[in-house]
Amino acid sequence: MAGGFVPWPGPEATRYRSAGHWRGAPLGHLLREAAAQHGERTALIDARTRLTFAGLDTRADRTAAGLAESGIRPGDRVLVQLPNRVEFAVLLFALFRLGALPVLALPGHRESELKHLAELSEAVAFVTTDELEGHDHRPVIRALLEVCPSLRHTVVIGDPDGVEEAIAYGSLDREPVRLPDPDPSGPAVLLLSGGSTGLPKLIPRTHDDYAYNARRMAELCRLGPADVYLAVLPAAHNLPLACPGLLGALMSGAATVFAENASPPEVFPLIERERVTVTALVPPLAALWSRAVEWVGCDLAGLRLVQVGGARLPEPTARILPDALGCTLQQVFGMAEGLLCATRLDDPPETVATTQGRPVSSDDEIRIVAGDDTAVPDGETGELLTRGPYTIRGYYRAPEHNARAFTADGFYRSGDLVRRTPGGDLVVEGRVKEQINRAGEKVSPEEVEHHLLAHPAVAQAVVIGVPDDVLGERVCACLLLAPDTTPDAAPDAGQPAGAPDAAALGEFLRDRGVAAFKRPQQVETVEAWPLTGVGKIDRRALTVIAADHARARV
Ligand code: J2J
Repeated sequence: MAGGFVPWPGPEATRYRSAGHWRGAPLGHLLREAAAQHGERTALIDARTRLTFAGLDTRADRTAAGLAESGIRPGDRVLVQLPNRVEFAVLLFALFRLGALPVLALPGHRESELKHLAELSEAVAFVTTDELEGHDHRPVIRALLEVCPSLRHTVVIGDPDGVEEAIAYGSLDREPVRLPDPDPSGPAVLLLSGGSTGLPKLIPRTHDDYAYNARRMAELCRLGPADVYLAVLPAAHNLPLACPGLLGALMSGAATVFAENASPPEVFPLIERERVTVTALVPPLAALWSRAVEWVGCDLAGLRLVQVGGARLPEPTARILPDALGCTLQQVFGMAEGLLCATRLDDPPETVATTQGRPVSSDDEIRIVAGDDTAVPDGETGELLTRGPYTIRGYYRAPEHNARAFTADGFYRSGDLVRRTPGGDLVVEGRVKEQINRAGEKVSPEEVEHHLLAHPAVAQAVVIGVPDDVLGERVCACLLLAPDTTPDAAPDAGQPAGAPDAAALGEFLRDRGVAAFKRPQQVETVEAWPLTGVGKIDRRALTVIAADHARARV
């Protein structure tokens, strides 16, 4: 295990401890303390279950005992893919207490992504549900088990019918056993990176750093026992998990409501009924919710704070949201690798509408640099580099990639282009990394290109992000067709005969087990690639062409 994790250098670790950021307690303790303080108060709510702090504490202990009895050991990696339900929190804390590392897959992931995550982490177990996003998930589980021999155990919540040797979730409920505490300075959880070069990397967050991350955000959001936090983005994402999210709510004595569906007619009544006070959204949802208050008659008066992050929040939405939803807006510019920037609750409305705020820790260090890593003049745009008490020093088991993604002195190269306002806030202006940000979901062009090249009609593929009014960016596949193929797909309007359209490519990618959010919504064919001065494919030119074509078609 130690081989895969890059620790902070000794002097910094000492500094973060003496500043009180790192408190030397494993994440499992956070729930123990909350249970001692708030025992009979409600901690978790979903469509089926309500659990108190004490109830969650006990369930986590009993499930940890069940996992241990099944053969899962401290340090083992466990691939977890669960919807927003109470069981997500139970299993997360059971794994924390056991000292096994959850690898947090998103509900949208399919065989292709799950296989990669299981192989990269050498996961020994897969924990999931019989049904996910409205589909029977068991064929995916079976397909994964066939290709991943490292997965020795499968826990299925619901009906495991047809999944060989699956452990039913209910059978994990065992008499609690004494378990040794994991090392608080070691990894507690593996989050997923957005990925720009090929497949996603794993982000090892330690007990110490992740507890600080959640505690600091809970402080900034003034979370307390009177609050009710709504987890409506997938809880495996850093923002709803720990910024302050589920972990911040638990440590503040606030209840967490899990929602599996973010559409206003479903979620507004839940906000009203459970008196939700705080939630986190991505920009397209923020825009949708701000409009939907007009037609979904619900009382959202309890809502006091809406965080929006994950992608650029268009200024018009930022301006209308506080009035529309009757709450404070907090812009959050964060990353699973660590650094969080946020506007503060008492910032002037202009700052909240036009910036992404400033680093949340006094020990966050940032540099804004030009291509040669020298600082840009104050106020100018450059790449954001950062290090600090909750920003990783390396991806898990990725030494070669780490050499590029971090500077020699440990700054993480975010790939984001930012500038600092005279007031000290950051504005995200763009990015240097090749990544598509589709409604906050990160898509690696290289990963999708790799899949498209397997299509018989495709000779070459370049995948780009094209500006989209609703999603921020949509995924667009630019294809150079193979000369001698006659694909069976019907030609798209305006495309040469034989070109697979978005629907055909979508089916092709689905059959390859690729998450739906990565499938191209737009397809362009080219006769030859536009090239840059140095002879590389000019992605920027392709983006302009694709955006023009999309406009001409509507
Ligand atoms: C523009 N781009 C943003 C923003 C993230 C809080 C908030 C978001 C994430 C997250 C997170 C942005 N405006 N407000 O983990 O705790 C883009 C940047 C960044 C990348 C990180 C959190 N907020 N981004 O989105 O690891 O490009 O984390 O580097 O998924 O999202 O993506 P991710």
